[in-house]
Amino acid sequence: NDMTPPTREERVEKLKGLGSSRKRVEDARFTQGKGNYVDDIKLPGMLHGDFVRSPYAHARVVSINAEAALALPGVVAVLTAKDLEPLSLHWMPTLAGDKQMVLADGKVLFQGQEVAFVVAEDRYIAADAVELVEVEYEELPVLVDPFEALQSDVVLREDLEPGADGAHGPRRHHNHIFLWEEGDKAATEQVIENAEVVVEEMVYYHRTHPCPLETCGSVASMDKVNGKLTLWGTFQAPHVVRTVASLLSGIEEHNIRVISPDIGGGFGNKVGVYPGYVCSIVASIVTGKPVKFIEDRMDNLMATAFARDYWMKGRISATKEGKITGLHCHVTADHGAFDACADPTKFPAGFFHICTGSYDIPVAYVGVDGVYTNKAPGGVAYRCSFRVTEAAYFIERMIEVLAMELNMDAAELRRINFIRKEQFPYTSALGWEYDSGDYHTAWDKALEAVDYKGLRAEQAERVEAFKRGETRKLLGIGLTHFTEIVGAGPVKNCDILGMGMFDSCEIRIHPTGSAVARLGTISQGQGHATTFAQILASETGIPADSITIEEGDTDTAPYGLGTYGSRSTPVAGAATALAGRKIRAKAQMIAAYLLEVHDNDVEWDVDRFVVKGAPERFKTIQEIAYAAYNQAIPGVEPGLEAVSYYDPPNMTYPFGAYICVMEIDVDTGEHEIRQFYALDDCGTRINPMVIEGQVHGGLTEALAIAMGQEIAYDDIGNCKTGTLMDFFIPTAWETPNYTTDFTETPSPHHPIGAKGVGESPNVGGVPAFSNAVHDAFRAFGLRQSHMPHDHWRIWKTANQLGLHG
Ligand code: PCD
Repeated sequence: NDMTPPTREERVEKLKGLGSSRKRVEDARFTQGKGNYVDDIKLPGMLHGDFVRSPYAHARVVSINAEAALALPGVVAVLTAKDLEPLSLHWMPTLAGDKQMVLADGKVLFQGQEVAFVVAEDRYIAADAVELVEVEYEELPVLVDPFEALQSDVVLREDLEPGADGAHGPRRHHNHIFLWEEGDKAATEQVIENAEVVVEEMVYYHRTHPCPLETCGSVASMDKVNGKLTLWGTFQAPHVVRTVASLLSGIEEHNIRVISPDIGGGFGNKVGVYPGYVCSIVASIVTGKPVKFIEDRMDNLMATAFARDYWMKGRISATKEGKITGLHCHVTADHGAFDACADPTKFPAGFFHICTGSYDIPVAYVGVDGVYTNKAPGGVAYRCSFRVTEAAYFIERMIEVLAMELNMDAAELRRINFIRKEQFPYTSALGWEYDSGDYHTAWDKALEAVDYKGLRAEQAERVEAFKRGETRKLLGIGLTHFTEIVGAGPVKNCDILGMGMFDSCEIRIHPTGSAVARLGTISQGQGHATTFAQILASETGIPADSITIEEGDTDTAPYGLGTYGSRSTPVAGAATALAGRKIRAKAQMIAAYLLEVHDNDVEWDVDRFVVKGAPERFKTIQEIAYAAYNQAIPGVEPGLEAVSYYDPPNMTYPFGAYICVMEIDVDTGEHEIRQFYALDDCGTRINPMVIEGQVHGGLTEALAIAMGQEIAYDDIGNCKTGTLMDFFIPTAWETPNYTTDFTETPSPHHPIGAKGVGESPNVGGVPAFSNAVHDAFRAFGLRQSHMPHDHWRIWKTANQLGLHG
């Protein structure tokens, strides 16, 4: 035999397991236009739905006349709240314990609100018929400012009993939703009152919107013969959608099949349940035909879940030497017309109380007031774990402002306040237990990589040159050290609509040694089919190329809470590793039997069990799988499958050090990003190439948000940014080059030590870009200006600082 057996290294290589930059298996279909998205689903006799939407931000609906629309050939039905009412579907529960109109019931509360659902034989007829529905409105006073809303006599939510408690406790005004508090208020106030140095600042994180390439949509098909409802849709949490659909409709859960096919980006936009989904289901039940609903871009930007809109008033105290002693934060949170925030039930402001960031702050307090206004509902985690981005932006701005007040270098101020390596696991003043971290190492590596000292010297020279009139460009160095918190559960703290936030993996090894694994999560572009196979390859010894990963079909996949909040790796990834270990435990018994030794006399080696001390005697995982199906093994059932449901003991806390170097033209307000350095620590890295792609994508979204993207309203509630002409999406032209780097501090409680990474670049990126803008003007006294830092706002800042001469 001339075949030399592969070396151990070659066998490891062949697996393409943990740590391998395996190419994404999904890309074969995505790069050839062969993905299968909701709008690709075409069923015989399928009808199409479109919405009549409110042009007003606040108005009474006096009458709806659908006669002309119904007379248009091809129009099948026009649904209004009156049609949904007998089914109790004219309102629906939100993820935040509030309720939301599915179709306007008596009045409308934001521009673009769904008023009637037109169903027609094709999409164009539906759109034409929408124009023919006559709605008479009576305008009401509009509230777009949350501070004003809390003072106003205008009652937005007439459906709520005045004075009655909301889902999160007492409401002190008819437009107030909740006050949520965490930390020790009295102690914090006392520390701040007696502190040597205190700074106070209002930090606004503007309203924006996730903007996936594919908008939201669904296809509902009610098969009246066998009583089964199939629902395809852009769902980041398909199992939760099934449960909610069952509870709302009364259709038993086994009779509902929810399928998330390929999803063209989620970014939190596809976590919630929207009126379009409900209307497509009702229309399918009413007409007996499949009904498709696909948003256009304006529908998406104006009516589906917004993000942020937090007014964060902070006070931070320190000693003269810069040791932080306390942090106080009050947030006025604009939730729009309905509280439809996507947060775990117990946390109406999500994980905002991670706002002590990477710093060892002895005492802190956070209070968040939720407020109704005449804006679209939502409040989703746009590439962030439930309000972590707001928290990171807040603390990273407060640190910069404090550094100014102390007349200190902001990198040094961070360094002296970081939680030290030996303090982990570290319990923060606001109650989180950070699992692991090594901030100083990451920080030093980052500062050295960009030659921080050199940059500061260059910046100082630039300021002098500017003052001498030799240049009109300033240099900003945007620093950020962020700490993320991802991987919800644990089930004991985290649930959504009562469903505990665990996740799952089920794996089946076929007789010839290849496998299929199914998970409760759902990829929207992250590359799960690539990376979860890598986890299993390292655990089971089956090459990743021989493992199919499936997600998103509730008839086949085990129950799970879905993909958002960077929870797939921390939760489903852990379930996957543990399912792989269950396979290995059974494989060990089979191998021992085949090798005629005791179970304890074999040991695992990459892709096989080997007899201890006799390396030539082994059984590969493929031989073991074959035997599992084809050989009677006493005391062992046939087959090789495993299921694991995983309830994480804690979240994971990825972190990173980002530095943005930006040139700013004082006269035009234009900026140029000269360098962006991003160091991420997400614990054990599964696929470095996928991680790099995630960081590039997240940074580009951060760039968009910090430098231009916003959902803006005028005084009467007109959405001014409902198209991509006005809503900024960076192209290759605006996007800078990024340098990525890493340190690797494993999570101590995750089976393979991995933390999430998908959101980190957005959480750390936004403050890095914004701090760069502020830092450019630091020498001229700028403390705080509001994002997005578009050219106009930067010009205005320069103007206000008197830099235009
Ligand atoms: N990884 C690795 N390693 C580690 C980690 C991680 O490798 N250590 C990888 C994994 O496997 C995947 C990724 O990476 O694949 C990611 O992951 P994560 O972090 O875990 O996450 P997930 O869960 O999976 O996902 C989620 C995220 C989010 S959240 C978001 S927004 C975004 C991100 O993801 N989205 C998206 N990214 C992305 N990408 C894409 N492409 N698309 C999309 O859509 Mo939210 O909450 O929803 O807002």
